[in-house]
Amino acid sequence: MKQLSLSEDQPQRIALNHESYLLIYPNWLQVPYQSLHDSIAWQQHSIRIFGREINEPRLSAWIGDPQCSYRYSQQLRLPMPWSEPLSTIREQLNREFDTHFNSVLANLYRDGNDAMGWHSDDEKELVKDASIASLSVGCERRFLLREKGSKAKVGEWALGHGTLLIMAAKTQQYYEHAIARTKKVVGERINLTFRQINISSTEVGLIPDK
Ligand SMILES: O=C(O)CCC(=O)C(=O)O
Repeated sequence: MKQLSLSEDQPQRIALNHESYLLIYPNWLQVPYQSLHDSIAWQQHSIRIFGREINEPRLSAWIGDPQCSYRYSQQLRLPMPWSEPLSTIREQLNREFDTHFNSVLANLYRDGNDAMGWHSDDEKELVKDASIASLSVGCERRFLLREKGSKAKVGEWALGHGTLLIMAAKTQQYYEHAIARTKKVVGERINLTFRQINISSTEVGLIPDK
């Protein structure tokens, strides 16, 4: 299995199957936690599991350019406008990595009970095989990766404050990721996953259900 902790500040390239790879940049950006937190209008969303509506175990916010609607767990999310800190981070990413991020899903993990189950960021309105950049701010949490159709993890990484993870090439097509619950006492963590929505596919009513 791939390594757990990132002790050095050197970027790492982790080669995966299917010509896919991760890039990890520890300490890519030092963002003041509280001002980032306060610049986002956090919402409690629900998800449907086996026909029951339950609260997601985290708060979240969908932010993006005006046309960037997103259907997630059968709910249409219209984008909230960019706050100054998020807009600055997006510009820095697009400049440095030559990307075209037009939206970001912000997640707030309030403590170790907040988590995200196994999934891929492969919704139909995302540009196929475009990289997803995930910036962690606040307390460290474990990011897990496995191939679709397998229960064995291919790796796990502790993502600390300021760490940027890029999931590139066909990672979303062939892999799933998760943020594990932890019994350790941990403080809050914000994760920002910058995405590229294919805006021609997002007129309200035209987005197919998953
Ligand atoms: O919190 C993380 O590091 C991952 C978030 C995530 O998987 C997502 O927003 O799709």
